[in-house]
Amino acid sequence: MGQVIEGKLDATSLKFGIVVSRYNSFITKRLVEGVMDGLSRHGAADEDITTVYVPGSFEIPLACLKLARSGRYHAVIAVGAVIRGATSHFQFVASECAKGVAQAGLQTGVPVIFGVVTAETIEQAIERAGTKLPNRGFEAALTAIEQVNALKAIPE
Ligand code: INI
Repeated sequence: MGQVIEGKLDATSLKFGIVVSRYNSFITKRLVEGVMDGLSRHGAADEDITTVYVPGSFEIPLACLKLARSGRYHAVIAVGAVIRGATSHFQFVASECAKGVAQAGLQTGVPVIFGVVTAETIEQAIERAGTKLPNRGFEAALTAIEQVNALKAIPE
């Protein structure tokens, strides 16, 4: 099978930046709890996690870019909730957020993880914050840890 490179789920000594949108905060609060739980259960220390709050998901990418550029974090996790029912400009907010988060990672080489829930309805968003479905924030934390370790393991 040749050589296989994969990332371990070990966050010991890793530093994380989290960017959280205040918009739909009743959802994003639950998502941040999921992120913190996912990071700490895999060995990250509280003092190694920095959380930045921004007004809405549209504002997430720039804050992610600044954190990623700082060189202080192994990964950055974007947390937001964009709900179609709430707005006609859902599509713009969701797609600009997704594009910007991807760009922040590609421009800096630092993994920037998309822990943003995009949902048709408030009910769906609640499910993705850890009721019927797994908490998307917890999943984003695990994605960040795995991606950091996978990238570290790829030889230069
Ligand atoms: N921001 C969100 O994070 N989620 C939404 O569902 C949302 N809606 O519905 O409008 C939303 N809008 C605000 C947007 O992110 C910006 O903060 C605003 O447009 C100012 O730039």
